[in-house]
Formats: sequence, structure tokens, C-alpha cells
Amino acid sequence: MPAESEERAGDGGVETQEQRGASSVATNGDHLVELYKEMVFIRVFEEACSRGFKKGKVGGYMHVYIGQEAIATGFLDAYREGDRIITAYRDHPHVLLLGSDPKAVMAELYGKGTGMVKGKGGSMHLFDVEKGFMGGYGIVGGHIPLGVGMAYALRYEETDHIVQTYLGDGSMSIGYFHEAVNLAGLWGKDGMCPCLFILENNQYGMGTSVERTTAMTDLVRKFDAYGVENEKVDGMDLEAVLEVAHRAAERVRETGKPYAVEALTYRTVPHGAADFLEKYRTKDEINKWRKRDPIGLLEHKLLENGLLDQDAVEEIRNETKQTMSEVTRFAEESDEPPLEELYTDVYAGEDEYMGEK
Ligand SMILES: Cc1ncc(C[n+]2csc(CCOP(=O)(O)OP(=O)(O)O)c2C)c(N)n1
Repeated sequence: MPAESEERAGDGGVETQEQRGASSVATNGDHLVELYKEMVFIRVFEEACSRGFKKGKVGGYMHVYIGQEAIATGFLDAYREGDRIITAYRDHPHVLLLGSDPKAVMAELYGKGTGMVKGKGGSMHLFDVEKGFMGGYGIVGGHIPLGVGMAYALRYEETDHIVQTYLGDGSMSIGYFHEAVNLAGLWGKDGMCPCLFILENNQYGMGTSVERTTAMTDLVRKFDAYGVENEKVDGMDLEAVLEVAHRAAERVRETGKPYAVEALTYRTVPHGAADFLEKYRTKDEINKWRKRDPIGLLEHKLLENGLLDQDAVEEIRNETKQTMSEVTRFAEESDEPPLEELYTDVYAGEDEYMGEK
């Protein structure tokens, strides 16, 4: 691998918790323990669905978020009821963190009628309107204009809700990104676009590194071109993410102006189910980033500060695994959707129409 890949296996120019020094862990320890449990849950969930995929039980295509958990965990901590969340296809954690039923999520991956969208969407098209989760999209960048449009609508309806629009580094070279962020900046001048863009920069789009797709690799600065203020955070450090997430969400809520945060992270597993060989990166690079695994970092901090001990860690993992076996059993034992379901939800019906005619 070229030297650039070695360089990438560092902190990417973002100040890390280790470099910042003192941890604020003691001030909000109980909450951090709760978030730690949520991160462990997401990880164990995705390990379980990866096994299901290998056994051929999960249909369609599937992408997991392993290595990136601190980002969604931190930003969704700033979620308020009535906000909207939209993301691409690496969407399991977002919906789980919003409190959707894990059994319904797993059943959806298994293509069962008890799935959260009746087994018709699968991994990439999760949806839970009640929890504010507006998908789950497979077309890279295609959801960004939807996030911006929803943000406009929320302000037009005179609410103080915001949209969290998650996007990958790979989506930033696509037209949708530029068109949507341009409008966000423009509408934001009148306080009409409360959209928080969360750039999950895991440094690759499938097998292509950021350096091979764009000449200007300081990605978050692309928002400057459209008048959207922005900053960067270490996406492996939950505490750092929490700090920026709450501050940014409140800023967007108050001003109605969009804001962007680039969270530098790393996907420590293959891109998706068909990426067996990972020829585009070295094992060395992967291992270096695994040492900064967001769950491992937080666990270490909690142990160091006496907020958890080794027994408690074991207990959390065991309990989570037990819950997960119930979740998986539910998915396995559920029935396929009935044949009639082929003809429903094809077009939006009267009661599914969301605006005035
Ligand atoms: C419009 C479009 N082009 C190409 C693809 C194929 N594709 C699937 S995932 C992906 C990479 C996207 O990378 P990124 O946005 O960084 O997200 P990540 O997978 O790293 O989370 C591509 C090119 C697609 N789904 N949609």
C-alpha cells in the first residue's frame, strides 16, 4: 500500500481525547455507562446479523457500522422528540439507538412479515416514522436532498425540530450533495434550514480511498463553498462526539441554519457482504485503527475511572448476548410476509399522504 494509507492510520489531523488530555468522564459517568451499553448492544446486534448473512438468512445486501459506533451514539444523544433522522444504508445503529424494537429490525433483515417494514425493505431500507427515522437509502447521496427538504418543512411548519442528515465521504462527490447543500446554505440565510449534516468519514467509499476520489481531501471544507459552517471531531471518541453533537444540535435548533460536522472514523470490517478480500487496504492499517476502537476506548476510560469493573463489563456482554439470542430467535421463527403483501405499499394511499392536497 502507498504511504498515504500509513498516514491515514493515525488521527487524520483531528485532536484526539488522548492528546486533549484530561477526561471529563467523572462528571457524567452514569450516562456514559448507559451509552457504553448501547454501543455494546449495537456491536453485538451487528455481529449477529453478520452471522445471519453468512448463513444466507439475511436477504439482499447488508452493511454494518462496526468501528463507527461513537458517531451515531453521540449525535443521537442530542435527538429530541419530533426531530428527524435520515441516513444511507449503514443504518442499523441509528434506528436501534432511536429505540426501535430490535426484534422488528432483525426480522426485517431476515425478510420476515414481522419486520419493521414488513420484510419488504431489508437492511438498507429501515424506516420508523414514529421514532423520527426517515430511512435507510441505498442510492449514495440520494437522501441528502430529502434531509434538506425535511429541514425546510420543519421550519415552514414553525417547529423547532431539526434534521440530522448522516452522509458518507463517498457521497460528497455526487451531484445530490452539492445541489442539496447549496440550497441548505441559501435557505439557512433566512433561518429556514435546521439541518445538521453529520459526515461519517470512514476514509473509503467501497474500495476507494478519499485520496483517490477528490483532490481536496479536507472534506468538511466543501461545506464552506455553500456557506454552511462546520467543524471536525474525532469520531472514535464518544465524549468528544457528545460535546460537539449537543452544541451543534442546539445551534441548528436555535438559528434554523445548517451546520456540518465531520467525524473522522474507520470501518474496521469490510464495506459490505461482497468485500471479502479488502485488497484496497493493509491489515496493518486495519489493526492500527482497531486499537482506537470506539467501544474499546470508552471501556478503557470507564475502567480507569472506576465507573465499571471487569465483572460489570462481562455481565453487560453476557446480558447483551442473551437478549440477542432472543432477538435472533424471533427473526428466525417469524413467518415470511403473506403473498397478498406483494400488492400493498406499492403506491402511497390516502392516509399515507403527508401534506395538504
Ligand atoms: C448513486 C450510487 N452510485 C454508486 C453506488 C454503489 N455504492 C454503494 S456504497 C458506495 C460507497 C459509498 O461510500 P460512502 O458514502 O463513503 O459510505 P460508506 O459505505 O463508507 O459508509 C458506492 C459507490 C450506489 N449505491 N449509488
